Amino acid sequence: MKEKINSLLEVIEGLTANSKEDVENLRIKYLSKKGEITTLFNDFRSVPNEQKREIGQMLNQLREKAQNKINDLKEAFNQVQSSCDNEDLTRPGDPIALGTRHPLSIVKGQIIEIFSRLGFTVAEGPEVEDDWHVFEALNFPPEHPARDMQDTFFIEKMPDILLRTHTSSVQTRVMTEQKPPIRVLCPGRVYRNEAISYRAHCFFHQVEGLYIDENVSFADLKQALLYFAKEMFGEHTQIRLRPSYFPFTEPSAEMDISCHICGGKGCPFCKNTGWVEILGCGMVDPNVLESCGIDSKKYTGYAFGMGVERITNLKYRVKDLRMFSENDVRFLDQFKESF
Ligand code: 2NM
Repeated sequence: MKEKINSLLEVIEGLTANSKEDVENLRIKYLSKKGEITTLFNDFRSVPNEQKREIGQMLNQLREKAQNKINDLKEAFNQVQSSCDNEDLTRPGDPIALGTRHPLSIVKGQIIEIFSRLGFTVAEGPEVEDDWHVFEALNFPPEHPARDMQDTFFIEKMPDILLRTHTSSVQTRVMTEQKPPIRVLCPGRVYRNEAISYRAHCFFHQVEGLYIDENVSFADLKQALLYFAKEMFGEHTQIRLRPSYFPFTEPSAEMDISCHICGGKGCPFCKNTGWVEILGCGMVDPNVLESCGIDSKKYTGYAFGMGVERITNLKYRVKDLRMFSENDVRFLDQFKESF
């Protein structure tokens, strides 16, 4: 008897129905005069007296559970019924609001796509790094201002651990782990200890590129960057390289593109110069190659780095950098058509 009750309990708990008729059939099967549960109640008479109390309680519980279950099933169909009564089932569905890709993701994707046509692949690495990968291996002298607390976020009580200030640290890892030829792009978030304003944030995004092989020249760098500029900003785009300084490259340069707003004639956007700066680049310093275990007599390389926010601003003219990290859907929704 006990086993029968327990197995019925399990069956009752798992009951489902596809229609109101199903529910009624279940009620007849279990709870009607000849139903299985009612039959058990009839058999109760033959239960020995000393078990009557326990088995009686179990039976009552079983009947209550079954009644509740059947009421629940019935109720579910009543609700479906009533909500269908006054609805037009032929009306078009509500459109599902699609999300948008973040403008920085769109532009980062475009940069990667353009360089992938030149054979670059993507590498990623940790945002929390050690001094060696971010500075030491990249020829930053010990007294370089970037190593100052003012510019770099250090992890508390761990002077050697910090938030990367450029994604070159990933390239340090690639150079120490792989043999040339190396042709890699490193996109990612970087951190700098700056006062936040419409034009600066304490984090931003970079894509850096690195190409190392035998006989890689500055001319190769210039050609790759010209191709990138034309693909990104249009066929008419011109580039100009100005000498500059970075610890990890020698020679180093900053690249401008002809102002795509005035076409180079001069406007407020380019401050009447006709040019706007978009990236930094140079030939990888032999010291960097040697630090990473690459023979600088056999191999040369070029590298470049750009801010994704900067490129995005040039393309979409976002006035306040903070918009990129506020997640205001009124801002983000405007990029719906962009991919
Ligand atoms: C820049 C400008 C110039 C750069 C250098 C390296 C490495 F790892 F090869 F040394 N990666 N990226 C580099 C060079 C980055 O960003 C403005």
